[in-house]
Amino acid sequence: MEKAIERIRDKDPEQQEFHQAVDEVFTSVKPVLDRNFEFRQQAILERITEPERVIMFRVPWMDDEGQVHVNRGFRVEMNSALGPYKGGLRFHASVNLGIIKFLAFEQVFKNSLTTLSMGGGKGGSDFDPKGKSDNEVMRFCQSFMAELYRHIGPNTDVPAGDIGVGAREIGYMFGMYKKLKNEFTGVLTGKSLAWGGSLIRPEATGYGAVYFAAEMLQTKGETFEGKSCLVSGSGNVAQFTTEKINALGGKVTTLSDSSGYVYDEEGFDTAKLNFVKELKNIKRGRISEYVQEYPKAEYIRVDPSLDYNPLWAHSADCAFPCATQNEINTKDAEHLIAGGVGLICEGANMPTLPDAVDILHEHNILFAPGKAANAGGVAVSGLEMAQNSMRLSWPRQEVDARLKHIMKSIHKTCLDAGTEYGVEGNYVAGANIASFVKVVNAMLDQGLV
Ligand code: NDP
Ligand code: 2IT
Repeated sequence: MEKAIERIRDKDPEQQEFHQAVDEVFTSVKPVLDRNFEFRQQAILERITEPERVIMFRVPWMDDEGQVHVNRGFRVEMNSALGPYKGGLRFHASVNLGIIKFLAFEQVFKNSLTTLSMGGGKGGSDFDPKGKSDNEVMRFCQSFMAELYRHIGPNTDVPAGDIGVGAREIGYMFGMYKKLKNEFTGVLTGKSLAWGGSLIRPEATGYGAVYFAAEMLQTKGETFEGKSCLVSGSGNVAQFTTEKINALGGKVTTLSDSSGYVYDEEGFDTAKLNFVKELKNIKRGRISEYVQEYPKAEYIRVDPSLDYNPLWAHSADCAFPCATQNEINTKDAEHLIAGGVGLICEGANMPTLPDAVDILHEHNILFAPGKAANAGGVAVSGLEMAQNSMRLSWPRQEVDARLKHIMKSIHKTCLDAGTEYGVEGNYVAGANIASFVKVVNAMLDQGLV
């Protein structure tokens, strides 16, 4: 195992996020490797960390002034043992190959946990959608798809949204794919309802994370009723996490973006949340604008040179990091513990640094890793694919009931695997072990390909 990790680091020394994700999975699955010596001869660790295919391409586009720009596009097709590659597209200035590889690697295991037939992949671009006009975003999406279309398909690779990619971007990309292929198929998920989308897909990641957290609380005989929660981010996942916490009787006191956060002691009730949705999704504004509408709340700009985020220092019962990777470090973990937080549930992908996870485990904090807790999004993407194949759509209640059932089953799978391998109550180890075993067995069944 150490040798495999060393080789990965030597090969691509700059891909730190990928190394971090691999380290975590490998550490968890050590007891599985000890029980299965044939994995070594089969070079399972080497095979599972080497993408089946990496696609990188130029994305040229023209801004509204006629200036041409060039961005880099990525699609990492990581593993197809369990089904067609499946996973989102991220448009953010920070995107690089290492970040897309970490996300694709996580996606393989997350998708395995959903119980549906999906392999893992991820893509995106270092294009920054902030401050761009609708027409500029459309031209970028069209140029991106003008290359990506030849690599994807409803039975090959089915992208969706992630940071910076929502309904608007999916629409523009779907339009270009349809034009180039002359085919109306479910090649993307997160589509609008009128043309093949699924009810509950926009809500699914946030709702699913809260369903998962509710299952964790239930193991302690608790519910969300009266619980206060810290949420980071203010995008898709943060919004619907907040909505479901409210519905279950809890209260959310923080929302953030990359510049700072809002603290609203009274909580983001339905009216306030609707304001945030309009601000972020339609006006594409900043979370700081919230306090102009609700002056009783406080906006705190976060100085990027600080070595902690004051958001996590507020007292609360639960915390849901829903912005991006590596947003909770050891200092933040200590602040969370000091503030009375007893449950942390990752809505984002890998938002907690490994040392911080260790501290939380040492203090017996309930901790849900993203690959289990935020799997509701891709699970409902899988249900969108199923509905597209049938050319039917299920009602809202049916999709929501299936989502709830899937989250419950992921929760049970994590706990059972933890118990089987002597790490009871450790959801990180449970999620990694259960998903790894399923993917590896499928790879072995299918031979050396
Ligand atoms: P959105 O683009 O809708 O929102 C992202 C939010 O996170 C924004 O508030 C954004 O603030 C903030 N953010 C992004 N980058 C940074 C950064 N570097 N530092 C601080 N804040 C940042 O994305 P989603 O809500 O869809 O995604 C959030 C997280 O959830 C990601 O980790 C994603 O991978 C994960 N996820 C998403 C799923 C989905 O279905 N959408 C499914 C499973 C996981 P700003 O406006 O300033 O950039
Ligand atoms: O990280 C994720 O699981 C997503 N961004 C959703 C992927 C999907 O295919 O719905």
